[in-house]
Amino acid sequence: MKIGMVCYPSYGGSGVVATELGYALGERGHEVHFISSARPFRLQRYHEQLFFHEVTDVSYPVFKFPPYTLLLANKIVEVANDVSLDVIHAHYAIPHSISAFLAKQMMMRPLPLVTTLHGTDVTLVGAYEEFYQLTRLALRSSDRITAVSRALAEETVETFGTLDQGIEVIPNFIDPQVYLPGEGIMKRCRKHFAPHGEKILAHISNFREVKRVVDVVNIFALVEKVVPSRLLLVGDGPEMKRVSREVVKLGLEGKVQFLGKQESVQDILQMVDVFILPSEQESFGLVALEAMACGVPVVASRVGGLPEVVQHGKTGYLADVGDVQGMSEGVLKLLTDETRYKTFSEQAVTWARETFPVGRAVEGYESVYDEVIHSF
Ligand code: GMT
Repeated sequence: MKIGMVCYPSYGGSGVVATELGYALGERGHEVHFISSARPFRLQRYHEQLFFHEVTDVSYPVFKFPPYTLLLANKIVEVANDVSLDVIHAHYAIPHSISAFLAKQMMMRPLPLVTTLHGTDVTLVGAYEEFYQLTRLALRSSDRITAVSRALAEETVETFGTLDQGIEVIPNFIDPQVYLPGEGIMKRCRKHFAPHGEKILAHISNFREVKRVVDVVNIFALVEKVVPSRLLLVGDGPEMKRVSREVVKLGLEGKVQFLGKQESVQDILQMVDVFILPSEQESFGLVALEAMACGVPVVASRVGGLPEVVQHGKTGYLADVGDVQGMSEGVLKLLTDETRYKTFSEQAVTWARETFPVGRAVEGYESVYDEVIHSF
C-alpha cells in the first residue's frame, strides 16, 4: 500500500506514534509518505520505503498568518497524484483531517481518509467552542476513525455524539528492541546524576499546563525528605519558568536537573528508578509506556487512558489529579521496599512488551487501511 502520513513534526506523542508506525509499515513493504511542515523529529534513520514531503510556507502581504491548513491540503493532493497514494492517515483531527477532507474534495478520484485521535485534539482543542464545529466535520468526514485508548474513544462520543463509522481503539505501542531495561553505559550516567547512590526520579513532557510539572516538583520534594533522591526533568515548554521558580522556592537546586529536549529518551529512562506523570488529562501517556518497557514503574494520575496503560498496584501507582501526597506515597512505597520494586519493575516490562507490541498495532492499522481502501 502507499500511505500518506500527516502528522505534527515537533516533540509530542502523536508525531512519535506516526513516525514509528511509518517505520514499521516500511518494514512490512508498504510505502509511507510523511507530509508535514518539517521533518518529524523521530524520522532520522534512512529507510528506502519512507519519504518526506515538506509543506512549504508562503509569504504574502495580505496573509497575516500563512494558511497552513490550505497549504497542507494542496500538498496532500500533489503527493497523492504524484505517487498514487492509496490512503491518507491523518494524526490529529485539527487541522490535519480538515486539510485531508479538503484534499479529498480536490481529487479526481476517491482518496480514503483515516483519522487517528490522540487526545488533546478532542479533549482540549476539539471541545473549544472555536474548534468544535470543525472537529465535528473532521470526525464525520473521516472514512475510519481510530483512537489511542478506550477512554478517548468514549470521551469523543460523549463530546461529539455517536459517529456512523464508529471508533476503533488501537492502543499506542513500543518497539521492545528499543525500549528495554539497560545497564551498560547508563551506569556511568547514573553515577553522574546520583554520585552517592541516590534514587533517580524523572518526568518527560512538553511542559504544557496539562502536564502539571509543578506537581512533579512537589512530589519530589516530599520524596527526597525521606529517601535521598534526584529529579531529572526532560523537555521544555510554556510551563518551564513556573517549574524553575518552584524548584528555587523549595530550595531544590542541585537536586533537580533540567535536561532540556532529548531525542533518545530510552537512554535516560534506563537510568531512572521511578517515572512521574501527574497530568490533568492524558489520552494514553506514551512516555509512561516507554518507561515501563525500560523497567521503570510509573506513578501517575488516574485520568483518561492512563489506567489502561499503568496497572495500579502492579506496574506503578495511580492517584487522583493533584493528589501530590498520594503520588509521593506511591513513589515511596516503591523506593523503600526492594522486593516490591523488583516485582513492579519486572511486571512493568512484561506488561509493556506483551500488551503493547508494535506488531499488534501495525496489523491493526494495516487492516483499517485495507478495509477502507476496498470499501471504495
Ligand atoms: O501530550 C501532549 O501534549 C502531546 C500530545 C500529542 O499530540 O503528541 O499527546 C497526546 O498523544 C499522545 C500519543 O497518542 C498520547 O500518548 C498523549 O497521552 C496525548 N496527550 C494528551 O492527551 C494530553
